Amino acid sequence: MGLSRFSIAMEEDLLARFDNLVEQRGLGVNRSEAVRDLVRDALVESAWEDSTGEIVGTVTMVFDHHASDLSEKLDGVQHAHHDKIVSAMHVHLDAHNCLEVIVVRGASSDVRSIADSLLGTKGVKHGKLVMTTTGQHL
Ligand code: NI
Repeated sequence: MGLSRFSIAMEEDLLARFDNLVEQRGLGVNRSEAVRDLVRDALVESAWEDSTGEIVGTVTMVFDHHASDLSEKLDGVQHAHHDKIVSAMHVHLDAHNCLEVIVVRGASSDVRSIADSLLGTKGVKHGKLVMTTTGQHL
C-alpha cells in the first residue's frame, strides 16, 4: 500500500512531549510510526464501540477449582457460547489455583457479555478482558 505524506501543525510543547513518548518506545520507532500506531489504536477502539463489528478479546482469570462447582459453571458459560469461544487454555498454577485464558471472537457486545458472565462468576479471584482487533481493515 502506498504511503501518503501530510504535515501536522502542533504546539511545540505538545510535540516535545510526543517526541519523549516516541523515544520511550525504543529503537527504530520514529514520529511517523508512532502516529500510525496511535491512529490504528483509535480505529481498534472505535470498532469496540460499534457493537456490530467483529472483534477479538482474551479473558484471563484466576480461580480456585475447589470452590463449589466453579469449574463446571465456567465451563457451562463457555459451552453456551461455543460458537464464539475460539480457544481456551487452562494452567494448574498450584494445588488449588487455576489460570484460564479464553479467546473470544464476535461482536464487541457479545464479547463483553461473555467476559462479564465469566468474570462475574462467584469465586473468580481475579480476571480481566483485553479487547483487540481481528487485524482486518488496519
Ligand atoms: Ni487447574
